[in-house]
Amino acid sequence: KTAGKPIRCKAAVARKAGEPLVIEEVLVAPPKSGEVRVRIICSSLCHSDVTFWKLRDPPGYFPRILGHESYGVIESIGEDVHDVTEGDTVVPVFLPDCGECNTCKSPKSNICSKLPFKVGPWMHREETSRFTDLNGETIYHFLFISSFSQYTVLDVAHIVKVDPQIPPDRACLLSCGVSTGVGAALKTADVEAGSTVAIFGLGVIGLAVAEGARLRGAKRIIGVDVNEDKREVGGKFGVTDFVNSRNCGDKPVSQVIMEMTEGGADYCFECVGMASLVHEAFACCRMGWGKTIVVGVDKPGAMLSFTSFEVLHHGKTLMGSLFGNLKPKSDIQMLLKRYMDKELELDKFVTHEGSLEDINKAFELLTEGKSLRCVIWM
Ligand code: CXF
Ligand code: ZN
Repeated sequence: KTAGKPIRCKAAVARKAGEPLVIEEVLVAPPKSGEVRVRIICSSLCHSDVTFWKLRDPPGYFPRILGHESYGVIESIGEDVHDVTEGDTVVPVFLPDCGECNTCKSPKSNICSKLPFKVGPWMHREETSRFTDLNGETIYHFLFISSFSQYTVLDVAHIVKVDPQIPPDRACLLSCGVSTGVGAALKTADVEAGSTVAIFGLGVIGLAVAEGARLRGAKRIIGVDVNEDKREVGGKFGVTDFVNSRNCGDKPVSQVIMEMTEGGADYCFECVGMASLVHEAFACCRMGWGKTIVVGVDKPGAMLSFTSFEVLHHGKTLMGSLFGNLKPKSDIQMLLKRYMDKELELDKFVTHEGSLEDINKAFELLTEGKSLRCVIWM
């Protein structure tokens, strides 16, 4: 029996910004009130892991256990945990869903007001760490998940119980990137059949937007990227037209899309995290009803500016989409059902897999744009 005692296990620890992760043994404390300890079965890499691993300015929190797309089994539960128990299979999610506050109870938003979302270095309620290294030094958490460890502690607001029949290496994809993109198309934009969609950035988020748009029967899906390899990749995800924004001559890419669509796309999605690209996207969404959805995460403080004419007189809408407006506890189940019903295609997102020892290779592949999802078996 391990319940109530610290667990010693392997983890990939980010000791310094941008330096290879170190596979070492760590101690994982038992869960406190409202928390569970989970044995991580597998964890995939999302680009935010890379972003925060590289973060020097402002300095990030190190040593830190990264990882936030995963699947696991509850090993033990803390006090006041009622909805889940030992042995339950779960998908951890960085966005909390407390289920009790006004926003969690409302179908209109997924931004919990009891546990405000932030990129904190601690557990969400009781702001301390559950990880120490073998020298007794504190190790920071990441996005309330830290799944690059064989065991981790999670707040109950950050887990979704899932059917144990679902393959772990597919369920884990719904923790972050794929859900975010599919949700942005299905929920934030609410893309309808026959529409024209333009997607800026064909990483996993952008490709998942394409998958959502395909599910809705979009007629045209235009993908924009600077990486020529994405022409072929996009095709597998239903992208009907590829634009390499490096080959647009002296035309802004928005003008190219305006010409291709005779007046603009119904929905534009920015999936890179570059303010200038949000302007490009907004410029080529259709007058009258065009919607531009910001999904990419730019640096803190990055500004957007629009003239009043562009917004008011042109009848356009600009929306932000955090986790695709999905409500973790209900919508992840909904997406998993669509996967099991063979509608949502998850297999094509997994390009690589490996063990914990391969994690630095996985970081390299993602940084270089050579992988989509790499699943690490813990
Ligand atoms: C992101 C969401 C927006 C802030 C940074 C982290 N989450 C997951 O990748
Ligand atoms: Zn992520």
